[in-house]
Amino acid sequence: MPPPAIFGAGGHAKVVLESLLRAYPEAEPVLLDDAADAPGRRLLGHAVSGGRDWLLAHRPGARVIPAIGDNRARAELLAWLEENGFMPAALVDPTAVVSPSARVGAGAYVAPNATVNAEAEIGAGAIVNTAASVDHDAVLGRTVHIGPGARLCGGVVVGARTLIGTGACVIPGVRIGADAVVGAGSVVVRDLADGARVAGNPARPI
Ligand code: JB2
Repeated sequence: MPPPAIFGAGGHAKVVLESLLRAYPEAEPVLLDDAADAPGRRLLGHAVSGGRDWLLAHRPGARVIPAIGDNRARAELLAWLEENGFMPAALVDPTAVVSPSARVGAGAYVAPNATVNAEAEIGAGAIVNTAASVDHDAVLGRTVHIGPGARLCGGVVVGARTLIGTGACVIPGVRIGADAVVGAGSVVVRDLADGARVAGNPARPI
């Protein structure tokens, strides 16, 4: 089976591309992006083919990794892929540790040195970024982003499209709503509502 295509050709896609090449060393990657100047651009030396029109014309039904960092843009792309008959594909970097009892949703990405422990659930299109950890029984919604080095303790729940900033910590069992933003380095010790924006230790509204 050929490796999945990567949709996105920015900084995040570079990291995803290197994971793909670690997982599929012989791959000739298919890279996509919607930017007008995308066709002909190169990412780490690999050519970008085109955007959605190219994908529809040349790879109908393909497996595709949504590789845009922004949660809303990635959510919109994921929905488009689903609606147009593509198969969002998950990618786990070979250096990541993912429990066999964890579930990694379609189109999710687990980055180098990240850890996903027992019975955790990673939602469709979510990112567990570099060296982040998601502990046992945690549940991440659709297109969540857990930033580099962030720590989610056991049983934490994170709603759709929420961003947990780099280096943040969330203590066990905390529930965070959808569309929230947790600032870098924050320590979250209480539940957060949908749309909350917090920072600091302990994390407070900003
Ligand atoms: O709304 C969009 C959109 N916005 C940007 N829809 C679609 N279909 N594509 C979009 N893009 C594309 O994503 C741009 O054409 C560009 O190729 C790419 C964004 O690249 P950039 O390097 O600006 O960001 P990124 O998403 O790859 O990386 C961000 O998120 C990562 C998680 C950066 O903040 C990184 O530093 C971070 N590690």
